[in-house]
Amino acid sequence: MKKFTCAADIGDWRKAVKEALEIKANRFAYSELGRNRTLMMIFFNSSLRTRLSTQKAAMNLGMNVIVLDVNQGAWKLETERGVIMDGDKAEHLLEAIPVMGCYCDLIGVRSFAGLTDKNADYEERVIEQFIRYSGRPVFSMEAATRHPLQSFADLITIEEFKTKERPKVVMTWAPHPRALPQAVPNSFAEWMNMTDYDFVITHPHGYELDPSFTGRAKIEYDQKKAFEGADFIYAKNWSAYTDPNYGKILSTDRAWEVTSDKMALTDNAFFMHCLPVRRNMIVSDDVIESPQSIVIPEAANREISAQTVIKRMLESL
Ligand code: AN0
Ligand code: CP
Repeated sequence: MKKFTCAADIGDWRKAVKEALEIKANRFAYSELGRNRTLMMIFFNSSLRTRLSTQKAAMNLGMNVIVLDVNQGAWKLETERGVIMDGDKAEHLLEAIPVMGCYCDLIGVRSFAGLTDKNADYEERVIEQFIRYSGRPVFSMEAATRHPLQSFADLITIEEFKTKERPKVVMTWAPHPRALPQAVPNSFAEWMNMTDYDFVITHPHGYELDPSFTGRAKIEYDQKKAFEGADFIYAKNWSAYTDPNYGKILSTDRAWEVTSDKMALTDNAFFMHCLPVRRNMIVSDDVIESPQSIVIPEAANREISAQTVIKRMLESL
């Protein structure tokens, strides 16, 4: 595997989940594979899970790991070509990327959408430059439009917890005080669309996602109707995608919060969220603390999705 930025990069999803579950059962089986290899993790944005789980995954494979928080201690980076660099940015990404590539074998990048320029975000300018100029295999640790390590972990989690061959999976928008990217919901939809699950998305009017991600999903504007008979509720906030509201908050209506009375409409569904989650905005305390909440096993599977991807990349070096 030379890059991992989207669902297609994983290939056959059933094979990938099988490999992931084998790794989970014996996570030190390949501890020689990464000996004398270095992973460089580059963060343009904050992280708790991705940082810890990806580093742990690399260590399970015997790798050395370097972590760089670009905005803390490194030179401020210019990302656009043609800019006269007379401002506060001391270095250009076009030098920084190949330099970073000199010191490692694999690169993981986290770079969120700016949410002001839709084209720049949807062209994935930052991670695409890493792929082009680093000379190393690159994987996404959440880029502008996708979060594939999260979606892979979500898929592994659903496969572990499902009690029906074709579960009903419902992704619901929920309120949040800050504008968030569409990366997590886009990516979750892209991965769910690879499966044969019954997949439903529910959100207020105006929060339609890019149809190239939502694909075959059923869009249901009535949240309660969407929840009926669900086996998994996947909550997430996102900002508007459609013009002229790209990147904007259109609603903070707490009527969309996931609460126990709505969970009662489901078929005893499991509750999922990628975390970090704002309690009593996105989900009530009692739902996230209930036995049906699987947010912690979901987060634990981030180590497994990362290890599967890094293992495949090491095997292709
Ligand atoms: C980020 C997002 O919504 O993309 C990261 C989620 C994994 N969330 C926040 O910034 C709160
Ligand atoms: N779910 C997730 O990616 O969390 P972090 O932002 O903490 O890495």
